[in-house]
Amino acid sequence: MSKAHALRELLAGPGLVPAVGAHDALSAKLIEAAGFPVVWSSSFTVSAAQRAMPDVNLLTMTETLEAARHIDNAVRLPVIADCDNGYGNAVNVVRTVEEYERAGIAGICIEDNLFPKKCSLYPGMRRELASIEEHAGKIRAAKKAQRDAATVIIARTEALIAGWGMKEALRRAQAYAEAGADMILMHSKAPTAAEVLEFMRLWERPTPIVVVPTLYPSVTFEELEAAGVKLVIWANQVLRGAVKGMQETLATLGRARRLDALAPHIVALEEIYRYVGVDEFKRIETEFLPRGASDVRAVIIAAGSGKSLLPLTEDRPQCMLDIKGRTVLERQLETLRAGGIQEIAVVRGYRKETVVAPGVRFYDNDAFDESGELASLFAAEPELHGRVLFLYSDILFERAVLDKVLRAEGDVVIAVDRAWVDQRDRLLPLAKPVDLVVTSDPPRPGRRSLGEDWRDELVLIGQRIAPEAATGEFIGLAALSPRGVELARESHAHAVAAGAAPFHEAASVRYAAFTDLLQTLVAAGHPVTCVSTWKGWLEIDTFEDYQRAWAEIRS
Ligand code: SPV
Ligand code: MG
Repeated sequence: MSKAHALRELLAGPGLVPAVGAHDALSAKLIEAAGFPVVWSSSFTVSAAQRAMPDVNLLTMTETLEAARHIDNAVRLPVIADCDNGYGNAVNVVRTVEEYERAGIAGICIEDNLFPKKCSLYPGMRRELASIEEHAGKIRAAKKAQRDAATVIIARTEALIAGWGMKEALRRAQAYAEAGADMILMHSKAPTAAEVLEFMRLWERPTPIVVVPTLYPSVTFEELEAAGVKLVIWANQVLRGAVKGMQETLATLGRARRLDALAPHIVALEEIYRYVGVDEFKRIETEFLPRGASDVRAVIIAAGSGKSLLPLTEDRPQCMLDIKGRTVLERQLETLRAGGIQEIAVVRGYRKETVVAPGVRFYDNDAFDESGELASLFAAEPELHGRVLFLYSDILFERAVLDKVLRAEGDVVIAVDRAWVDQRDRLLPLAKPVDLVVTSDPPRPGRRSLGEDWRDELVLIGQRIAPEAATGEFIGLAALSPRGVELARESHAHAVAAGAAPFHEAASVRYAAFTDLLQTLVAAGHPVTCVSTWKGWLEIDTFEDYQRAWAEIRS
């Protein structure tokens, strides 16, 4: 059902119908929320609120149309638009009706003020009205122009406002009704309702009457209803209430100069969120936007003592080593935040008092000397829900590697450096333990691939794999989906319950590395997706690594 139909149905029912004036989309929403059935898009309040201008036809037809459109879009209620004098003659009225109807406006009001009109309320003004013939012609034009037969055309006369007397008011009302108006708006500036009530006594036609009691505010709803008025427009009180609220707020702010003093004068932020539909926005974002990183929490494992870097790590762990003015941790945080990750936790242990960084949560594994990475990860147990990014504290990586890991499908996704295969011969025999991997479908030498949707899964991971068999190196960066986190929790809990039993390469789960968890998941039949990178990362595990970092990092 069109809004015009809804308005007609409402007007066809018994009794007086109230319409409340809105000055913008938000005020229209408030009117709807308060339970009123019709919105009046007022030229007075739109001019005042949106342009701080007098209501004298300074706003063009398209400007008032735009305001009415915003008001209409914000509510399910039917909107009656105040179209002043139709912005010209009958030709302008035709376009006005076409445009307002197209915007979904249910009712259109056209008054017999000459262009440029002056607001009916302003005192001490010389007023000029269109001739009866001219305005009746506009009403005929409006009725002919409407496409939806339900659109309500209201003809408004300013005869009483202009001081032309009751007789003229009646003559005009009759002429406009004869021209086909669906309703007549009889405006009055008398200080009481007497004038309008007298008109109602004299009005014998079936065409229903609309009033705007701004200047005779003591009239009651019941009095108007008893007099047979069909529609009452409370045109500008919402704006005036808002202005009073703004003045009080500003006065309090000027006096107190602190925001909490405003509490009695302002609504909670949540109320604004509700009116503008923030929940709906969130729902759409979740449903349709590519999955970003804003729901990911990163857990950096920085508890270890970094013995391989002594004496550099005598007074601090690896992550607090400086590289050209910034610590490894600061550089990691910068990359994570650039990748959209806000929630970051760091697990400290060795020299924990030196591990500082703004905006992160800290957890401690004080038994860092007698436990492994997995124990550190579970020291940050409160973080282990939703999507989790796991990372070693001694690696630096390009944002592109992070993005790739976060984009990949899978409950457990790890970044694997394929360049390791090419470097292997130069590195043998291995001077330090390396997290080697064997994967199901590694990239073949000499074969080109875009790689994005190629699925390669983890077969083996650990430090005891024969280097010749390895197809890459785990760089220490892994993403777990909510289900992946659950799987990790279950596997860990199971191993903890088993106590001293070996946990893959570790003597027991207490000493286990993250790679032991990965292998345990694979062994239990849970796929671990391997995302390929060719370099694009550094680790700072030995003095040579540290020197290389200084050489390779430019700033
Ligand atoms: C309006 O609200 O713009 C009206 C009613 O037209 S009045 O201001 O009384 O003219
Ligand atoms: Mg107006």
